[in-house]
Formats: sequence, C-alpha cells, structure tokens
Amino acid sequence: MTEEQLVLVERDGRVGVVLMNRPKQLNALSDELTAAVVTALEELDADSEIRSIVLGGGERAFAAGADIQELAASTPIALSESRHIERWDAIRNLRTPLVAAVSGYCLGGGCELAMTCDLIVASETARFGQPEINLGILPGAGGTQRLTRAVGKAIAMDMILTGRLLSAREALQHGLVARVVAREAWLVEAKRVAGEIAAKSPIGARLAADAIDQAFEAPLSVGLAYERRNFALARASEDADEGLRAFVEKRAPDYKGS
Ligand code: DAK
Repeated sequence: MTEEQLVLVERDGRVGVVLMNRPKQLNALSDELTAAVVTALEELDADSEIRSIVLGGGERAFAAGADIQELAASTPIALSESRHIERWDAIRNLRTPLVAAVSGYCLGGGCELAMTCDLIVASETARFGQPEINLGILPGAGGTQRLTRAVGKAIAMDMILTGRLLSAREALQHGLVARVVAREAWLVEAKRVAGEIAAKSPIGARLAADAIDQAFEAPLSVGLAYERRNFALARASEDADEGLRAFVEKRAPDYKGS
C-alpha cells in the first residue's frame, strides 16, 4: 500500500488535515503508517500557508495502538534501527498547532499519539486506554508520563495497571480531552477548532502552546520566566502590532505570521 493511501491529506484554507487510513486494522500504527503520518505532518508543518493541523483516524478508531504483529516480531535493536522511535519524537517536535480528532478506539500508541497533539476533540463514541498491560508490556511512547500529567496518578494507575478504558465523558471529566461532541460531529468540530486557531496569530499561538508545554517540564518559577520571554517575543512581532491596533480600530485583525 502506498503512503498516499495509508494517510489521506487535505488542505482546507489554512487548516491541514491528516487522516490515518488503515481501517481494517483499526489504524494499528505499523512502522509504515507511522512513517506516512510523520511525513504528512512534517510537510504541512513546513508549509507557511498552513496554520493548524487536524490529525484524525476513522469513525471506528483513531488508532488501536502500535501494530501488535510487528511488535511481536520486533526486538529493541530492530526498533531503534528502523528509526521507529525517532518517528515518535518527530511528531512531538512539530511547530504547527495540532488538534487530534478522536472517534472510536484510541488505545495504546494511539492514545499516546493523541496526547502528543496540543488538544483532543473527541466523539462521544471515543474510548481511551493504555491496555499494554494485557500484552505483558507497558506504554512505550509517553503514556506513563503524559497520561499521568493529564488525568492524575489515581486514574493513570487504574488505566495502566488494569487496562481499563475511559469513555469520552470520563476523559473530559478527567482533563484528557478538551471537548466531546456528537458522534457525527467529531471531524467537523475538530476542523472548526483548528480553523479558529488558524485565524489567530501563528506566532502568538505557537509561543503560547510552547509556554503551556513548559508547565509539564519546568518548576513554576522557570515556567513563569519562560512565559515572560515568550510574551516579549510575541510582543515584538508585527502580528502583535496588528492585533492590538485592530482592537483599538474596532476591526478584525489580519495576521501575516511575521
Ligand atoms: N495491532 C494489530 N492489529 C490490530 C490491532 C493492533 N493494535 N488492533 C486491532 N487490530 C486488528 C485485529 O487483529 C483485527 O484484524 P483481523 O483479525 O480482522 O485481521 C482487526 O484489527 C479488527 O479488530 P478486532 O476484530 O479485534 O475488533 P473488535 O471490535 O473485536 O475489538 C479492539 C477492537 C480495539 C478492542 C481490539 O482489536 C483490541 O483489543 N486491539 C488491541 C488494542 C491494544 O492492545 N493496543 C495496544 C497495543 S501495544 C513504542 C511506541 C509505541 C508503543 C510501544 C513502544 N516505542 C516508541 C518504543 C505502543 C504499543 C501499543 O500500542
């Protein structure tokens, strides 16, 4: 199967959309699919016309995890030689705001992939979980860290040690997802949210997301200093001049991303 078929890519104005398309295997993240996702995301990330990206799957599954057949056949050496781990790191390093659009199963590596995004919009059908324990392994792409930071120790322990799945409503209640929408609206709403982000100053949005991420990396005093630095950087942009002037002149801002 070619890369074009494994992921469906579209551009809708300033919003890029990448949909994983391996429906028979519930978008199990084979090495090939992961590579195709990274390639598509990096291409959109490099395109200055694109100001936000939606990453989604299908209605039945965002992704049901890493490909278990590949995992069963792999060794740690083979994984690093195949650049599999680097690919996961590449997704984390994207600069364009990334909205995960989740419908159906979002498990294991799929849940880790969604958590790598800046925010998650979920269908009421979504099910989130880190069921690796059922396979005799544990999360390997950030699950123990990002899930714990998102939902807290009690729920993370429960999910990771028992394999329990969270419903979309539970995921919302515990802070894993930003919005839950009706079954038929998952992609439309994710695109709408991405469109809202795309209408803001790209510099402001990027520096804001970057500062929020620091809340999980640094102590408060360091995070606050980081925020102040990003604020000063954003204020130095032409977009900030435009946004502030547009408010005073009672008109909509026109951001250039400079
Ligand atoms: N891998 C491969 N195939 C999968 C799959 C998976 N993760 N999940 C589903 N499939 C396949 C099934 O084998 C089946 O294929 P056929 O038999 O039709 O050929 C097809 O998708 C449909 O699945 P089911 O027949 O099972 O459908 P059901 O509705 O009955 O059940 C299910 C849906 C999602 C509950 C079930 O399929 C399931 O439990 N799937 C496995 C979920 C899971 O355990 N996920 C965690 C995988 S481990 C790392 C990076 C990442 C990872 C580790 C390290 N590094 C960078 C170091 C990640 C690890 C994981 O994600």
